[in-house]
Amino acid sequence: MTNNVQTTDQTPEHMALEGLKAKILGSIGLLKGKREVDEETVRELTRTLRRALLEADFNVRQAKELTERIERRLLEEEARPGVKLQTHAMNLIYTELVRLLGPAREIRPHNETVLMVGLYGQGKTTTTAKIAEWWRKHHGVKVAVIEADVHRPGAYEQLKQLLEDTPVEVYGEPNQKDAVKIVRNGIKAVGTADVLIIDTAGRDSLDDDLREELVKIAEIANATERFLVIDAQVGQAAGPVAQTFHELVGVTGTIVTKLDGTARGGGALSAVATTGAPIVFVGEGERVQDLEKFESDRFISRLLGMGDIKGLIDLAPEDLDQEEAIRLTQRLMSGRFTLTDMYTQMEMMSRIGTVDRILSHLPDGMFGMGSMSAGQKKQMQANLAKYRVIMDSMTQEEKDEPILLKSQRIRRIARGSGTSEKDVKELLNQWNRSRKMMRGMKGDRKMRKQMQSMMDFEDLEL
Ligand SMILES: Nc1nc2c(ncn2[C@@H]2O[C@H](COP(=O)(O)OP(=O)(O)OP(=O)(O)O)[C@@H](O)[C@H]2O)c(=O)[nH]1
Ligand SMILES: [Mg+2]
Repeated sequence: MTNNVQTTDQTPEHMALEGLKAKILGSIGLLKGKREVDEETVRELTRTLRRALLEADFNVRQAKELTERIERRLLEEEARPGVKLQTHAMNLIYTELVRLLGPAREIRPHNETVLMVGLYGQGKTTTTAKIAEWWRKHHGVKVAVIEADVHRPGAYEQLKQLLEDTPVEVYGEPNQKDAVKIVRNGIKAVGTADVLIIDTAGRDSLDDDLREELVKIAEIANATERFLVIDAQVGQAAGPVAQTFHELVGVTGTIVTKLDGTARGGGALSAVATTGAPIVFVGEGERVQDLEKFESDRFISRLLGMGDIKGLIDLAPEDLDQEEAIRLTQRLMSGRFTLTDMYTQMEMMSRIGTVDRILSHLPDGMFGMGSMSAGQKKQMQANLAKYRVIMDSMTQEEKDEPILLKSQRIRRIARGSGTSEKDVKELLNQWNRSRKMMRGMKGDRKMRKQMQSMMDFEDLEL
C-alpha cells in the first residue's frame, strides 16, 4: 500500500528528514505481523532507530538515552487491546520524542529585552515583528523593536512595514553604520516599553566581524532572552550553527521558521539538542500573524508525518479512544453519518480533558464546535445522557437512517423512552446540523488530506 507522504521538492536537507522518518518507520517495520514483542526484535529495532537518530544529527548521548527508554518501554508495556504492535511502537517513539523536546516554555513578556540572532535569511526580521505583535496582542503589553541590522539594505524599512498596522514602536537609524550605537540610542528612545526586541544582522556563516558586533550588542542590551532563529529547512547544519551562536550569546530560546513550507523541521531537533534552549515559537508564513506558540506534540507528529489529528489522538489516550476515533473518521470519509456516529462523536468530545488544547489541533469544526466552555461541556454531557435513552428506543434501522423518522415513529420513541416528542426532534435536529457540517468537511481538501494521512498511518504496510 502506498504511504501518503506528500511529495515535496527534494532539497538535500529535506531528504535527510524524510530519511529519518523512513528509517523510523523501517525500524518499526521489524514488528510487522508479530503478535508479541521478543527481545531480539526489540533490540534490533532500537539499534536501527539509534543509527537513524545519529544520522539525523542527534548527539550520541541523546540518541542513546532515547533508544534505551524506548527499548525498556517496548519490553515492559503491553499494547492496548486491538492496537497493532507497530502502532504501539510508533506511539512510544512519538511520546519519547515529544518528551525530548520538552514542554512548551511559557514566557511572561514583562521587563524583557530580547535579542534575535541567526544566520542570513532565516527569518529574523520577520519573526521580530511577529513576536512583537504577538506579545502586544496576547499580553496587552507595550512592545518596541530596534532594528540593529546595519548590513542588510532596507532592513529598517522592512521591519517598519511589517509593523505598520500595529501600535508597536519601531526604532532604527537607516544611515547609521554602527549597530552598537543604534542599540544604545534605541534603548534610550524606546527602552521604557515593557518588552524590547532587537533584530540583528545575519551572514552566510558567522564571521569575526559579526561575532564581535553581536557580543557587543548583547553586552549593551543586557538581553534577558537570546532567541536563535532557524529556518526549518536547515536540517543537518542546524546543530553546529546553534552551537556557535550558543557559545557567543548563550541561546535561551529557539524559533523555527518556515514550517509552512516543505520542510518538517528536523534540523530544529538538533539545534534544541545542542543548546538545550526549547523552541518557543514557530513561524508558519510570511505575514506578521503567521506565528504559533510551539507545541512539541504537534511538531513531532509533523516530523513523523502523522498529521495533526493523529498527534491529537496519541496525546490523550485515556480521554479519547484511538480505535474508535479512527473508525469514526473512516465512516465520515465514506460519507455516511448515522445517529450512532453522531453519538460517538459527541461522546469523544465530551470526554476530552483539555478541550482548548485539543481544539487548537483540529481543523475548524472537526467536532462541530469552535470552542467549548466548561458550561457547554456539561450541557453536552447532559444531552448525551438524554440522547442515549432516546436512541435505546430506536431500531437499528432508525439509528442508521434517521431520515425515516416521521411523526408517528417520533411519538412511539418518545413514549418508549419516557421523553417528549420535542426531545426526540431536538436529537434529530442536532443530527441534521452535524451531518451538514460533516458534508462540508468532506469537501474540504485540507481536512480530507489530514483524515487520509491519519488512516494511512494506521494501516501502514511497512
Ligand atoms: N513562508 C515563510 N516565509 C518566511 C517565514 N519567515 C520568514 N519568511 C520569509 O523569509 C525571507 C527572509 O526573512 P527575513 O525576516 O528577512 O530574514 P532575516 O533573517 O531577517 O534575513 P537577513 O536580515 O537578510 O539576514 C522573507 O522573504 C520572509 O518573508 C515563515 O515562517 N514562512
Ligand atoms: Mg533581517
